[in-house]
Amino acid sequence: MKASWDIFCTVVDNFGDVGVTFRLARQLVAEHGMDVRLWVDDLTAFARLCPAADPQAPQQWHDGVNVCFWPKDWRAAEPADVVIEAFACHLPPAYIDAMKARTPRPLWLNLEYLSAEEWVTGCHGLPSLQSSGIQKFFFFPGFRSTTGGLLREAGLIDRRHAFEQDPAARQAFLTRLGVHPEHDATQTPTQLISLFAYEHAGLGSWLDCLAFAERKTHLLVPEGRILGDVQRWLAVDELKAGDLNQRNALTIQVLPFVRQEDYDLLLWCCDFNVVRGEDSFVRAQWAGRPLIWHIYEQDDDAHWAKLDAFLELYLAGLSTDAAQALTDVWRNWNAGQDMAASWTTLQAHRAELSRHAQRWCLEQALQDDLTTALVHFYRNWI
Ligand code: TRH
Repeated sequence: MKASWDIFCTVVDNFGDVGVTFRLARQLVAEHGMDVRLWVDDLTAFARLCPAADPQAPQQWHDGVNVCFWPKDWRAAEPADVVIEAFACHLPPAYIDAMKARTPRPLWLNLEYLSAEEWVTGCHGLPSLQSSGIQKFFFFPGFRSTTGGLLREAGLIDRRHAFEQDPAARQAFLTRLGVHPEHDATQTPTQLISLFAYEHAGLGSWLDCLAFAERKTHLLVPEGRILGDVQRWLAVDELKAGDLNQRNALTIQVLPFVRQEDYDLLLWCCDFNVVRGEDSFVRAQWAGRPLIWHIYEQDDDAHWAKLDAFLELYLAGLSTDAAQALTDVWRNWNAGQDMAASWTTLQAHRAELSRHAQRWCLEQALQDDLTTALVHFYRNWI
């Protein structure tokens, strides 16, 4: 059943807020035939993910999504059947009034940030009566069947498998990015690692490990916050997309920030991915490769509980040693500490971690994806 949806997104910082909401909006259109307006208060962040976008346009269409600039001085708009405020952003008061006046009343949802913490399962789907007299429901993405699940487009895992079995497609993609890892048939193949992370005081110790390892590494670094640390370690003036620097066994290449679909391909090409925030973290899980999660730091240190809660779920099924090694690497990385000892220990478990990452991906893919869960929630509500 077709319905109209309004998704409101405030860009707090970085790309996760708009990255998640645009992904959700596209999927609602493509897979569920919904009419979707995505209201974004900062179109410059959006234009990085979707290079065809015009950051100045008050309204534009992308992949069937009506992307609208959300101005500070709100202009009246007729509310949709379903209204999503992403990550507890505040809807314009005039829009809430219009929701109240509408017949039938819209379904009002707050789409929360992703967390593996157990309390989420108790709060997922709960209503709360607002001062406006309308109920708002809390919708939690998550890794357990008692939550709203994760964003996953239909056929995503099959597309990845097909890509993995098509060396020409992989080669073509890397060539398009200008990536040519060193190839010597007599040696262990060069490993590809992608690095999308926040600033990290201990990054140099990790780069030292890669530079002095036996196996060669080609490190792919999309332009972003980590570049300053990479630059310091390389002792170069300024890094920009296209730059290539080699130090012993380590080649570091700076990539342009690519469109969302290409970022998936990048993750699928790599043997190991360092990701951050929320959306790249989920995409790396769908890539089925071992990963480091650089979690978004919160003022009250709430991110540590989130990190540990995810590890508790993710580590199930790993040997004790591999689980400990991964925990140490993730904790050291997130504390900005020296990585040498923990990264070196982790190398002995790489094969097990690779198998585990694939298993985890397939297990998670058994659940309904977040968009389907939202559509079901709406259908059950009306
Ligand atoms: O950009 P982020 O750090 O966003 C964060 C998180 O969402 C965090 O939870 C939130 O509180 C904070 O913002 C405000 O990381 P995230 O979530 O991984 O979003 C990055 C997006 O950028 C994701 O959609 C993938 C996309 N991306 C590209 O499209 N191309 C690229 O080249 C790269 C590196 C990323």
